Amino acid sequence: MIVTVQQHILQQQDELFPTARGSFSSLLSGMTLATKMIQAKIRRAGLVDIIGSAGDINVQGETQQKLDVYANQALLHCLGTRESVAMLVSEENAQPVTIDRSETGKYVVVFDPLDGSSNIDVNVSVGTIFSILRRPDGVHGEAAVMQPGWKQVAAGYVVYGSSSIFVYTAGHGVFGFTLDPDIGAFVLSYPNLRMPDRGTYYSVNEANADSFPVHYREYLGGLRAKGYSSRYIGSLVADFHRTLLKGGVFLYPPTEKNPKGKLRLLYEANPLAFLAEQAGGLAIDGSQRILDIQPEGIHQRTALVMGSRAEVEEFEKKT
Ligand code: P6P
Repeated sequence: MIVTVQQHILQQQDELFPTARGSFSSLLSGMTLATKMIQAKIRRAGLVDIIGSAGDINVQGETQQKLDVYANQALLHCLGTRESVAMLVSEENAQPVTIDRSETGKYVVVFDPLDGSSNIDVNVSVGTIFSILRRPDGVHGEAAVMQPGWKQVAAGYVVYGSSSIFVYTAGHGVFGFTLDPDIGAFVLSYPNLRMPDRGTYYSVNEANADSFPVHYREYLGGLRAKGYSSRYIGSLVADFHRTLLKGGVFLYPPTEKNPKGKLRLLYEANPLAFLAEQAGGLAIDGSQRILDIQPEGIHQRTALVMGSRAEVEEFEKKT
């Protein structure tokens, strides 16, 4: 029998969200609908006028791709119509998008609509990353998002690759669902994802190596000496997905260009750190646990060392 994301949430809901009768599963179904719409566009990129630049620069100072704009609009629409959503925060929007449900909206959804989008034109895997927080009673606007990652209710991503896989956690394990195009549903394919305790890959953009802090360079030299292979796709979701399944370590160290690291805390590092820990791995910013960081801005960046327990603990010994 197939198990879809919605069915899985409903099965878990009785245990996890006894008080959230349907609102959480309704929110997740908004997420799966949006990601199916995005996948349908990505699958036809090149056949329809959906690749290339949209001509605008986003809040990150990056050139928006047409698919970035489409993905963002799909998520804003599909999530914004869900009763339980109070506010949306997107990489593509400078400010939070507040839905006028100041009392009924229980959740805040934070997302990177299309991570790695610069890779779309060369047919490399890209992804959508999301994080779900409960809106504290009586708190509105940006303040409602300034919560450390350990407060996340759920987190996940969709990697649009050779197949499209929806991976999520609600704090009780990590589950993966593969999109079955014949029925248009994400179907349970990884009933209990665990990250191997140790891997054989490290993943970092070595073009920046000369500006890594010395202890990062020493650490990477040690992995090479042990025979580790290097894998770096340049699409965070794809690099994370491989690390989740195969183990090893992903790093985005501080660099001259990004002295605080390049990746964003709220909608990249936090959701993936939640997933990594739930799967038995670890995620730090180079010194502290990612999930303990108290955010100060919705687009703040962080350094990231994330992966199997053995490799991250080995890194921590270097600091
Ligand atoms: P660099 C993509 O733009 C992204 O945000 C992540 O998906 C990816 O891990 C990282 O940037 C790649 O950055 O500096 O190595 O090209």
